[in-house]
Amino acid sequence: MNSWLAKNLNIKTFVGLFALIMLISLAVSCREDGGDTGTEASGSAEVSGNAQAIADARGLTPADIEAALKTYTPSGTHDDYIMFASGGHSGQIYVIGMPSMRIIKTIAVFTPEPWQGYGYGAEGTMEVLAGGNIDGSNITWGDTHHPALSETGGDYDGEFVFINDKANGRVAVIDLKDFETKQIVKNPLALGDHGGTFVTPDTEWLIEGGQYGSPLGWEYASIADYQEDYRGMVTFWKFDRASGRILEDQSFAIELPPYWQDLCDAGKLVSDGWVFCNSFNTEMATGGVEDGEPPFEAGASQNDMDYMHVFNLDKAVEVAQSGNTIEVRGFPVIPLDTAVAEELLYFVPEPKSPHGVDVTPDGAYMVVSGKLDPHVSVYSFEKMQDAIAAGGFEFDTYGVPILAFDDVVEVQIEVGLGPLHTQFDDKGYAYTSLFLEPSVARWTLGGSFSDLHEEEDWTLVHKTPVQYNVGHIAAAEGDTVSPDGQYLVSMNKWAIDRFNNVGPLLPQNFQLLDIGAPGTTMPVIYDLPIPDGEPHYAQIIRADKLSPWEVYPEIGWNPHTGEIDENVVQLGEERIERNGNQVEIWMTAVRSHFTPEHVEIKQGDHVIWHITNVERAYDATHGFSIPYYNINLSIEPGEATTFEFDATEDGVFAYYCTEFCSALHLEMTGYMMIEPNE
Ligand code: K7E
Ligand code: CUA
Repeated sequence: MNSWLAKNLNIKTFVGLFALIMLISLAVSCREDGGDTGTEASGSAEVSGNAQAIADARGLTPADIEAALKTYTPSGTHDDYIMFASGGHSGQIYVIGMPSMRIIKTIAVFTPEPWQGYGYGAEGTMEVLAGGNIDGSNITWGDTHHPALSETGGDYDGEFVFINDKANGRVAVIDLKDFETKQIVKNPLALGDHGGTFVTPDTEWLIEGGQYGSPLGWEYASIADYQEDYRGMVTFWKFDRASGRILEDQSFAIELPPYWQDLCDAGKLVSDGWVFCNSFNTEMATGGVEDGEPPFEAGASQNDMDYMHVFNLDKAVEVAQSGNTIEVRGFPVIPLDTAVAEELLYFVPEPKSPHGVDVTPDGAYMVVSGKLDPHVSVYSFEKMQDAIAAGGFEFDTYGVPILAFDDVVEVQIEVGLGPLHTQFDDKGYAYTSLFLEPSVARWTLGGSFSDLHEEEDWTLVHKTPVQYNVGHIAAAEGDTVSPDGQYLVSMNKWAIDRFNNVGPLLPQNFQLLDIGAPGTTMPVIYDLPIPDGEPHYAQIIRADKLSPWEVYPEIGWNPHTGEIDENVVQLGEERIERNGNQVEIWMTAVRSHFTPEHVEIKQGDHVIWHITNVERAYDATHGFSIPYYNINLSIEPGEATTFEFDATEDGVFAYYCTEFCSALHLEMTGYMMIEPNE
């Protein structure tokens, strides 16, 4: 080997070399099996020359080879981690395997999605989507930002994932038994949100923070009266794990000053029972650039300090349950003055229009980055508690007590330009995205993390440049009490030059960083284009924590009630019944036919149609579509579903299965014949 392979594969890359040898021996055995080689292979030296030739031909560097070996996941091999990434203004969630960075699934959440039969007639999905309609307005998209996996004891438990819709102020619940959306709730206070969703360590509460101040319940008020009539909010949705649903009637909100509340994080371990939300626009700028007023971006950036909102959630729950609330659109709200009087809300000054707040795995520190400040500011929960106990506060315009910055800050660390979001690993490091540089900064934590790393506490140790506009970063198990480290994804907006040009609208780019080995340079090892809405945040769970069903537990399962459907159709029970002008159809689907295959009805009939997929095999999903009537279902093995429509148009409509389910899939069809009315 007189090549760079020989020269460059030193001891540091022996792992990579080992894996390469494994690949090579695999190639040899393939060849011995009679693979199409073109050249005779008589030993590993020649085969390694072959790998060399491929590397040379493709212009791959040793670093490229290493990256490939770290991420290449042979066919049939599963990933170690699963990332749940927001789908931005596609309104959905992406499910991505790591380290392969293969996109495995999209979960339809706020936007109708045909492959999953989500929002095209199937009753359960129509009801879920309708749960997010606003006062009769049909909302058919969302702007998803922050997915949150359910937690038990502060660790992801793999049971549920939640996500918010920034555009319309909604929260969705997805059950990870079948990766389907079960519930969408509309926030009654605000048309939009941003600081959602975040969970408390046992998923008793889902946190949805607000964003742009507006009158609660979005009633009209002149913007000239912003300070009097506009408000901010944070909402705590009660989650019931047994039913897998948010209990709206046990949820509540807290009225806040009309600052723009941003992201939140729940306390954990020592800070369990507390919640932290950053904010900006404490200037209460109201824009109006067309009238000579300062534009929002200038008006909202004047103050040196905005306010982190610190909530005593345990106390807030007590107050809400005692009924010391007002109602807005029928929803209980703890008024701002009550929140102050009950000592459940404090402000902590935070520099320069911060974005996000992240609690360290031990719950002892809150990390905030000012978008216009090159530091991360680390606050001590213990110091906050001491300051609260000591009293002697100053108060903001709305009477909220302010803890003195110097009393509660632990340290400020200069990390670089445009710091945004912070994640954690298992080696005492924190990682902060730097939007303006753009790069990911690695710095050391102090306190209980001191012994995990060799460097000085609270010190910047490395920066890895990433490709363009990094927003959030996500580390494996990164928001838990016990992060894994290993991998970190840099979620970059607008992949200007990484991929082939596909026109003026740019895809996004997820870059995978190897943060597994301490003290190394945490190189970028993969680029994954995201061909859809702008993902904001993601959470990454160990794959072995997920245990979704392969098929529904019993024939006739209704995924939206979690029970056998009352209209389950077993084989042999198929029928069509007429009652006046109402026609009800009970149909089964099995490879490779629907029963019945003829449905004869009359124009003007109201049709109620039940289908049960009676299969028990893993790979036996059937679709069902009817042209003209916009009906499109996906019926997984065991699933029972129902749809209804009015037969307004007469004619002959061939319905068919949309999944290529067998060799005779094309024959899985039938005719609906609608006789004209006179
Ligand atoms: Cu895009 Cu968390 Cu909505 Cu930051 S947010 S980047
Ligand atoms: Cu069932 Cu194709």
